[in-house]
Amino acid sequence: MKPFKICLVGPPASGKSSILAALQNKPFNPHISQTFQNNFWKYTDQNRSFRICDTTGLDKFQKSTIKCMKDSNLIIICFDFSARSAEIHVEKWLNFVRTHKSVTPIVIIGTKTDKASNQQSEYIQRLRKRYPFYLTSASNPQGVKDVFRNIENTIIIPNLVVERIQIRRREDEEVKRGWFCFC
Ligand SMILES: Nc1nc2c(ncn2[C@@H]2O[C@H](COP(=O)(O)OP(=O)(O)OP(=O)(O)O)[C@@H](O)[C@H]2O)c(=O)[nH]1
Ligand SMILES: [Mg+2]
Repeated sequence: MKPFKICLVGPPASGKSSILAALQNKPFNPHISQTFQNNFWKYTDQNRSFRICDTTGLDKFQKSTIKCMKDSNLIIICFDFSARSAEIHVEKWLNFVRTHKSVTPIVIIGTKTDKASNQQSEYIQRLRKRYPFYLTSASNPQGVKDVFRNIENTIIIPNLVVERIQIRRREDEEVKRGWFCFC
């Protein structure tokens, strides 16, 4: 079976690489290096494995981000939930994804909840109604894993099932049964 491919995108320093580090049980690193090229990771959970592409948030590397998105089955947009500029960043990245990969499911993850207040703006509340939405902190690896388990159960597995359903033309069915309708 082809691996299910996930692409992580979002502004620089939004916490994409830290999410992946948490998934790999690495301790939280406040000095994690900036990403300058697409990095690919294999993540296995419940006997299923996924290929996750960690992109750079820098505009000058957009071409390689687009390449990674085009090759993906699911796109996760990360943004810093503790920052005031969330709305501008999320809308920018939603437009970017819709422009280059319109039919792929999108999930949104707000990061750095350890730095944020619990209050959610009207914009965030509207966003939650439009997209699968999660909040994480890389300082809580179990929380990050729970988010991915939920994404896996609610989005990835149903998508894999749909991919496997064989769609047959109706006429084939009717010829098989030996009758035709001319109406
Ligand atoms: N407090 C806190 N800091 C975080 C969290 N996640 C990431 N950071 C910090 O935010 C900074 C950027 O994190 P990265 O994971 O490198 O962000 P990125 O989105 O991969 O950034 P680029 O590679 O530049 O696109 C680093 O200093 C991290 O330590 C978090 O959940 N909580
Ligand atoms: Mg990074």
